[in-house]
Formats: sequence, C-alpha cells, structure tokens
Amino acid sequence: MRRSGTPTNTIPQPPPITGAPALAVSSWPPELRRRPLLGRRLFHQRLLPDRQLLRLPTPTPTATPTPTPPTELIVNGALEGSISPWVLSGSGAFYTNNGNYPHGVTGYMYFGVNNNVSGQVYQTVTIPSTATANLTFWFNCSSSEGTTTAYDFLYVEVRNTSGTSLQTVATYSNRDNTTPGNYSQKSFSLAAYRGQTIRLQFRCTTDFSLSTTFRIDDVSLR
Ligand SMILES: [Ca+2]
Ligand SMILES: [Ca+2]
Repeated sequence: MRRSGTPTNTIPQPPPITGAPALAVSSWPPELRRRPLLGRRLFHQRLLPDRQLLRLPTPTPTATPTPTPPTELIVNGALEGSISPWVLSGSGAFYTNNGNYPHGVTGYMYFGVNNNVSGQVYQTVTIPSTATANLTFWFNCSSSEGTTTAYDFLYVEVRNTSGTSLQTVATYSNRDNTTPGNYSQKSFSLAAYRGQTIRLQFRCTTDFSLSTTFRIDDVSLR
C-alpha cells in the first residue's frame, strides 16, 4: 500500500489550558522548546501549581481486594490437648490425646470398640449466612466383621440445639473396614444450614459380636 503525503515532524500541540496565560513556544528555554508538550505542562505547572486549575486528572487510588480465607467454624477440630468443646456421651464414644492411630498429631475421637454399645460426640456450631459451609473430616474404620453386611455403624448427623435430628449426612459401617490409621478424607456441604446454629454429631452403634472401631480426626467446617 502506498502512503499519501509526506512525513512531517510536526508535534501535536495540546489544547490551551483554561485559566493559564498563553506562552509562545519561542519564549521557552531551549531544553523545553525541543519537547513542546512537556514544556507547556512544566510552564503551566510553574505558573499554576494548582492541579485543579491545570485540569490534570487526580489519580484515584483503587482498593486492592484482599481475599479472606474462609473462617474455620469448628473449635478444636484437630482434637488435640483435650476433647473440649466437643461433648461426648455413651458407652461407645471415646477420646484419646495420645492414641496409636491419629490422623494428625496425637489426639482423635473414636467409637465402637466393644459390642452392644452406642455413643456420640457433638459440637454446637453457628454457620454464618455468608459461609460456604463445607464440612470435611478424616475417617478410619477397622473391624473384625466381614465387609458383606453392615452390623456396626457410625452416623454423621446434623441436629438442632435440642438434639432433634435434622439430617443424617453420612453413614459408615464395618463395610468400610481397612487397616487401623488408614484414614480417608470425607467432604459434605452443610449449606442448607447457613444462618443456623446446629449440632454436628458423630454417633455410633454396634451389635452383639465382632467389634468395630471408627476413628475421626481433623474436623473442619468452613
Ligand atoms: Ca488430631
Ligand atoms: Ca459387630
């Protein structure tokens, strides 16, 4: 393609700035005459340092959003030092701060162990309406039962603050048998309970023979 016209060295001039006296480029110092745009600005700034008079835009600082990590809603989900503030009851629920099969560090809760027992551990938690409400925990089951039929159970439950069951989130049994300490992480949404105060509960029942042990550690709700 052929260009029309001839190249020009003309430097475009900015429009005159209202309120500032016009100054001929020829009256500028030589170092500014070579750069008329900068020169005009410098002269006007010297004469009219007020930025508003110069009509120069004032930079607006933009706030950089800082991502906030989701707040942990479970207290002592790692079960270290003591079981507090979890509430334990029944003949088939236990806590150890120095057990052989933790998922993390040394403390964890465990269930079953003996035949014909039941027991539960719960924590009361208020889920903000803005929370993602994702429940995670680490689970391990070891059992003398076979894996064909479920006889011994661990339920993960949401209850109201009076203890009435609202939902069984998950059910595990001797069919989940693996080696002691071989944990797997489980994940569930409790988004349905945003804006509510609930009990998150682990509850166990065992039958008359062949024992099963369920272990729970590192519980998180965010
Ligand atoms: Ca632990
Ligand atoms: Ca059993």
